[in-house]
Amino acid sequence: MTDYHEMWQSLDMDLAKHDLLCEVLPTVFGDVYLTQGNRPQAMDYYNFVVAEIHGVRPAELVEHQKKGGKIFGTFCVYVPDEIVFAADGIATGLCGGSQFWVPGGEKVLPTSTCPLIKASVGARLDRTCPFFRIADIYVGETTCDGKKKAWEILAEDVPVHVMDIPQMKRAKDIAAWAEEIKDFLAKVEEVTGNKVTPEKLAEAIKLINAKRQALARLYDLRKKENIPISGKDALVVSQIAFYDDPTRFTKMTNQLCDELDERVKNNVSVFPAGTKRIMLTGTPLAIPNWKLHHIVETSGAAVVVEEMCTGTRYFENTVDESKTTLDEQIQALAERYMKINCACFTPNEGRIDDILRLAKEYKVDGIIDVNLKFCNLYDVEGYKVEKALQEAGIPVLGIETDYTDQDAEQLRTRVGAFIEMLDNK
Ligand code: BJ8
Repeated sequence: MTDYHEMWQSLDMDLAKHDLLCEVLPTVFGDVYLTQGNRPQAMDYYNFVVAEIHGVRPAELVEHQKKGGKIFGTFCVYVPDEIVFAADGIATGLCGGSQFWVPGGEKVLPTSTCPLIKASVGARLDRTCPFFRIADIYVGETTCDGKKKAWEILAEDVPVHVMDIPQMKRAKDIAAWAEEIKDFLAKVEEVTGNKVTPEKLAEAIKLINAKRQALARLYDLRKKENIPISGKDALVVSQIAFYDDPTRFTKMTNQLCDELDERVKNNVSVFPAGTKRIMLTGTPLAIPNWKLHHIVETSGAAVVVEEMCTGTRYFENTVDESKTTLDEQIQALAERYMKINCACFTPNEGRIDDILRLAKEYKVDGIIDVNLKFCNLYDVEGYKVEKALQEAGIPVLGIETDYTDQDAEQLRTRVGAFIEMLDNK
């Protein structure tokens, strides 16, 4: 493995602390991932990306900056990456998914804040993640109260641009979102010094659509009766999509799908026949949060789909590629992004429709509604989600968790009992 200490030092990282993270991550990944049997060969690429998570991609981003390019750090799937790439910038996801960063966030945030926000703030303030150091500017959004206030704290340390996300989806809200995208475009032009032309934006729309289509292809393969890839492997692919180079990611994911196509032809499954199929719905699972997938898949069931931002919400619906003027393209972007159904919207019936539709498409036997502790949005919405599932006769287990391992055994017991109930149905 290459030594990246020089780069990390130049990013003013806390090297001693960061070394602690570098020590534990390979062990966790080894325990959760490398112990799986019959993994697709093409997962080698994603193994490599995780092994070099704070090295290879950060080095590429630094290279981009050396050539005068800019890096935009994002925290939400509503932020249109297309605008950034159209200005020859690079967008990279920044959501923190490790307990390692939480205490750093708790220095400035109430303990009763969701771990995703605490970890994201902690990663920046503790100087223990190169991505958080490299980004020239962070792009926040007004999705939940915790995030809104966190941007103000982060803005003391790094430039932050906040996009105002509507709370409803009426025509006037979609028009307001298009305006917000225009303001974002102006900001991106100012930061990069580059003009976004219709031609450049058309190219970027195609680039990101291709990434979405590769992920959609991967997820389609998970619908098969013989499941050719584990939920854990599919999850890490979804997580890597947020920060890998989009062209390379699309190519590698399509290669993985080629291999999975062969598996499907040959009736190869990574799970024994009759394994119960589980959907996870709820708050996102930012890398390296693999806890729940690991529990489910070592308790005798398979995760076949995630109705999450690290899942279907990230790639479903493409942007209309036929538009040729900036105004039309921005409208197309606004319409596509407003099709995402996050619990920050009211009403949010679209999410319930999505869950019911996905349950059919992926032939799920049961659903786990997972909420990150202190996320009020998804917690409150859980009432309607679980009611709709009960009415549809789909077994559901609601759980709340965080990034610690303290509840792992308790979760294992509850998930195990849920799977046993499905097995006996
Ligand atoms: S579109 S889910 S990425 S906002 S889990 S920080 S909502 S308190 S992450 Fe999210 Fe965008 Fe919605 Fe997806 Fe707040 Fe809830 Fe924490 Fe959340």
